Amino acid sequence: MKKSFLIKTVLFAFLLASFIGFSQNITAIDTNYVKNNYLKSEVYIEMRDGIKLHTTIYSPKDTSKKYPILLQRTPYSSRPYGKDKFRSQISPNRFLMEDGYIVVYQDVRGRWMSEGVYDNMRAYLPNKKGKQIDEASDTYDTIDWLVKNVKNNAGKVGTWGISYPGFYATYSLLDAHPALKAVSPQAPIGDFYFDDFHHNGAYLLSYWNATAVFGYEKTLPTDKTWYEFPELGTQDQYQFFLDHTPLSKLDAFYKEDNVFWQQLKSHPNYDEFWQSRGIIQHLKNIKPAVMAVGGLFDAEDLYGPLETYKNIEKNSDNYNTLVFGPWSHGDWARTKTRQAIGNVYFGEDISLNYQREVETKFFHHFLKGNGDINSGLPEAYIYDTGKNEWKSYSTWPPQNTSKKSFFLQSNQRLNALAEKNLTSEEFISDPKKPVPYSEDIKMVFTPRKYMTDDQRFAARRPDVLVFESSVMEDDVTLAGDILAKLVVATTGTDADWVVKVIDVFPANAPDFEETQSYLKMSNYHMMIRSEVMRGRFRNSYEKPEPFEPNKMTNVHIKLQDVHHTIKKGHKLQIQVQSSWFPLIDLNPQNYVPNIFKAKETDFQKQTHTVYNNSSVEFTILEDK
Ligand code: PG9
Repeated sequence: MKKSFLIKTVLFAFLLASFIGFSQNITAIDTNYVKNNYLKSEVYIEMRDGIKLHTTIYSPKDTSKKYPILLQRTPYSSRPYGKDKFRSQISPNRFLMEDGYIVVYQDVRGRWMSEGVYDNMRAYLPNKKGKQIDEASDTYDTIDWLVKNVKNNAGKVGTWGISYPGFYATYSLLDAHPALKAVSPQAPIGDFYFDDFHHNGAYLLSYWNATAVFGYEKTLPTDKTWYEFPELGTQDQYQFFLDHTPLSKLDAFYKEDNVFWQQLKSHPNYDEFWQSRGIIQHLKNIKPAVMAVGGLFDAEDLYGPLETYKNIEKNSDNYNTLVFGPWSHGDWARTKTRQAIGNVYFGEDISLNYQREVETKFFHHFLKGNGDINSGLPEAYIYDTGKNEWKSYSTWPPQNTSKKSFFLQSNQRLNALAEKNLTSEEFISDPKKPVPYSEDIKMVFTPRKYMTDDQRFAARRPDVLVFESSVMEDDVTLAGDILAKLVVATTGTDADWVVKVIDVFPANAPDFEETQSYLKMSNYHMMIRSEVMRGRFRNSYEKPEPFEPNKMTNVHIKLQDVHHTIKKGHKLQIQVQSSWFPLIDLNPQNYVPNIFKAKETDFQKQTHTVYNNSSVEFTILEDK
């Protein structure tokens, strides 16, 4: 929605100014605040097909006024269960909790204390009839019951959620209940083929543990976790997964009753199973106000928030805004004062400022305020992770940008001009010694810090190609997506292609409190964006194709939006490699119909070639 940017910017500047005095007087959260100020009730709300969903309702004790409802639907449990057990905090943040709302948490169908059968990323049914259900109808039926039955409610509802709960918040926009006025999908899953479990067809092996969370089908309401993470007997993630390649060796841990693990193995391509579960395709004619939130270094859900915002912006005329900060997954909801990811520090109180002056104002404006869609937040409020400052834009990506390509030239140069003669660099890719995605040696549930880690450990490997610019003479701000246009060849018939975009710091870069003791920030090679393309999907995610050995082939890889200034004195570097282990599973480099079913003998060492007419196209902010 194109709104009067000036009014919103002036208002927003005022909101931000009022924040100045805020950070000095923040007090620690009183863990009894909820118990002392809210009443708790637990109900089963019946859906149109008779299934009952466990719903926990926190209502302010002060019954002298009416309150809007804030609803979160979650697969991660609305616990604690029991009317005398209280959460230490409710609402998206403490300021909304203290401002007074009726706050509702619901176990989605088939999870925890709710009845029914769970379905990962349940497909939306556009024209439901009679008792047909999906998460849109469950949300509609829930909101309808709440506004008709909860005492002191003001008849307006907001939904919010981070990650999977963010997916359910997005879902609430479809066939939205008329009482639904404000929705904040935060790092929402958009599509499991591009968020979380896969990136461009490569399976995120680093997420393998997480299949335990969504795999088993419970049969009765339970307040116990029914998934048990398998005991792997080691903290060496790289060696464990190398020892369990091919992937069939992992069946020793997950049996047939882990439904999701079986589904992952049976659907290696972007088939109807995954396509039907993607929610982005349905984001049309949205009515409630939307504030999509994400982290520029979110390793789990980056596709989701960006595509949610962009598709609503393209297909709707509602109030629709985007907030992207220097965060990893869910950081914006935390209360730590120093915001850092791995070795890189971004600033003080960034999350608390966002909660107080952005998130709280959004819900207040549409649930307690006048709801005027021509006022409120800027269209896009995006942090520059190179300059360490927020920027407001009237559109995202910004209008005043242009595309600029850098070529991957011989002698490891990154240059704006293409070389006249065709040359190439080559490397041997050996599945027995894949390129690590991280130097850290420990089992992690879902990796985070690698998104800003130093990449010199990879640059020094013979199977990683490095292309580096000269020292920047002026600041260059990358503001939007990045497109890697690789021209490659391989002696094999399949290959993965990984592109990493790196900000090379100058020698005098200062250390931070968070900098790991074994390195210095001097000449730090900060990864600012990275992406993989499983080469078989280069032309289609539905119909994979082998490579013809030694044939020059185009492989294009879209890297998600960045907002990062490569400052004067820094350098821009691109790395290209063909494994990223065990972030993603190993490609046999020898075409097989389904890599989940590959045999040990399928995995072969191959030689890969990258030609110097390969380029990386950036979206550059123009000076204006
Ligand atoms: N999107 C995140 C996730 C999904 C599935 C498995 C593991 C993580 C999340 O909901 O946090």
